[in-house]
Amino acid sequence: MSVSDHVDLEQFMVGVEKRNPGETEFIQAVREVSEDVFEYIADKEKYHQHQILRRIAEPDRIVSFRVCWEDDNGNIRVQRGYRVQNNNAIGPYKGGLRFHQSVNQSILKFLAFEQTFKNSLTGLPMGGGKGGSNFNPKGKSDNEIMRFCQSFMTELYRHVGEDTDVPAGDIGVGAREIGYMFGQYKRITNRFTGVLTGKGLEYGGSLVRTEATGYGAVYFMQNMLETQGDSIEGKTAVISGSGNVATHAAEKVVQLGGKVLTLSDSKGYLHDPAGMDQDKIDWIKNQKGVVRGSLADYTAAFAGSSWHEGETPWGVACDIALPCATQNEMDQAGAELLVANGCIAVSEGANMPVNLDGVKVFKAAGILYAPGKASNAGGVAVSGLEMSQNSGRVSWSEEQLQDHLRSIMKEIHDTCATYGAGRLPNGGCDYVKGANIAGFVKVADAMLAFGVV
Ligand code: NDP
Ligand code: 2IT
Repeated sequence: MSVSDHVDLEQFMVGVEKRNPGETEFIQAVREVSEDVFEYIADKEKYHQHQILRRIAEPDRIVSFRVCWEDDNGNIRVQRGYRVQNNNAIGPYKGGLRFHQSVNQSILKFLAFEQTFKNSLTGLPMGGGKGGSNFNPKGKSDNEIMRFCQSFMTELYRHVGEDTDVPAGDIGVGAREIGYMFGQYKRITNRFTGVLTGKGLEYGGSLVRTEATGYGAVYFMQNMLETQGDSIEGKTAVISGSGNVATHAAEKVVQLGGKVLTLSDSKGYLHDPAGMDQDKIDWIKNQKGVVRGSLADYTAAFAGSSWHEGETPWGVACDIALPCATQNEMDQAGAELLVANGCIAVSEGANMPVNLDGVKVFKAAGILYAPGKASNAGGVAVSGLEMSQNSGRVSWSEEQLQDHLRSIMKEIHDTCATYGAGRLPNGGCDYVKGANIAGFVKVADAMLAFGVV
């Protein structure tokens, strides 16, 4: 069979759509990667012959299970839990758990697919997985969260393990939930192992893991700006979200001399023209993470700020933007607003926050644009370092870990730049293409080595 006889991108996507009916997020993620990978493998017969992309786009397995728990009023509640083990060609499955009412198979398949490329980019030996539940943690008591987490782990424990699959946090899953799940895993198995990352420091967690995703996304931004002889110093930043990734991204922007104008949540966005300093960011961390109250209350605490109910922050003029909330939170109109208002760089803290039309806007404008699978890889990278520390039964210093994070982000940046240099219409670096190709090659070559499995 000659290379020209192979299916083309559109034929491939027809097959993906047929096999995954209605799974819009998954299809979107596969399309975004396939556009670049098809171009790259056009003259590389071995990848076609072995159907590598087709195989990466078919999860190794999906586990779906019932999660029953009892709420504080004695009602029996039933949720659906999942673990999508996408690909373990280069290491154990690795990726977060998401607890959010929107969770479904399509969302977790897209996240596990993206994670496979992201983890490959970190240079660490980790495959790709993702899991979670349609459980909505909002408004639940601590005891309800505990009972849910225990019930969830009572099934999940059969499918995970320190050398098999190592989950971590994601939306709705932070230190509290990881603690409850780790406790239940240990209780059921009677083994103390690094089965989860993002653990508390007292029981095998790693310094810098909490901050790593947000900090890493800002380091990636800084690396992109440096290619233009520029820096974050003095730049205005629009950031979305107000959870783990967004608040730590905001913190690092402030540390590097930038000015954070916005943060947001699912209800609207906050605009603070004076800029959010560390005290204000700490207030938000406490309000969202501890009090679990309304972000809008910020305006009463800090004069001069405003709350914009039901809106996204993309219309606020800025130099740089970091979408750090959720998938498809920015569409074509949002991307156009940013570009029209003079935004020169976007680094994604969230997974797939910009939809395909929005990505086209950034590429056409030729601005610096980093896809999440590259720019938010700092979190899973430090998770990988947590696994190493657990295996060696050691704890590394904060300084060591900060250095590791910075250098891993620089490596990822440079790897993407190698494959993406000069590939935008204006001659700029196409970081999306760079990330997709570099992430693919390592996984693909490992799969070739294994033969047909
Ligand atoms: P958190 O649960 O800590 O925070 C999520 C934030 O996003 C909250 O502000 C939440 O608002 C907002 N949000 C959630 N869903 C929506 C929605 N549908 N519309 C608007 N806003 C929404 O999660 P993380 O900060 O951990 O995760 C944020 C993103 O970063 C996700 O895309 C995640 O996959 C990605 N990511 C996370 C990593 C990590 O280490 N935690 C690593 C790499 C990527 P509200 O409070 O109102 O729900
Ligand atoms: O999307 C992600 O990379 C995460 N939620 C973190 C995964 C991890 O295993 O640390």
